Amino acid sequence: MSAMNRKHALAVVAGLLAMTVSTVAKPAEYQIAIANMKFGSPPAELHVGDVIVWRNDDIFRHTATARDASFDVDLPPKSQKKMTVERAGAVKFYCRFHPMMTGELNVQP
Ligand SMILES: [Cu+2]
Repeated sequence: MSAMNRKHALAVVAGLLAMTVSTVAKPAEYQIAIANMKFGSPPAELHVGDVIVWRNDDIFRHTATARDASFDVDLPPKSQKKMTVERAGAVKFYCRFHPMMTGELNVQP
């Protein structure tokens, strides 16, 4: 391999590595919509640092409240709020105004 080709090959490898790193490190954003008094399904794959956009499509006020008190998101009618996932583990959540509304997040480290 000539010096010129080797330099080019190294640049390509460095470029691929940079792409891989940025793909892994970038937090994902997911939406959980509330409609007809029900939480939509949470994302199957969720990691610490990801963002959840809670969106309330109902005409009622709801909350997304963690049983372990790690989050409590107030959602007036037709509103949405962003929340960064801060802890790994399974956490059940519910709506304070309608306790039969429930769901569970499963967060990987
Ligand atoms: Cu509610």
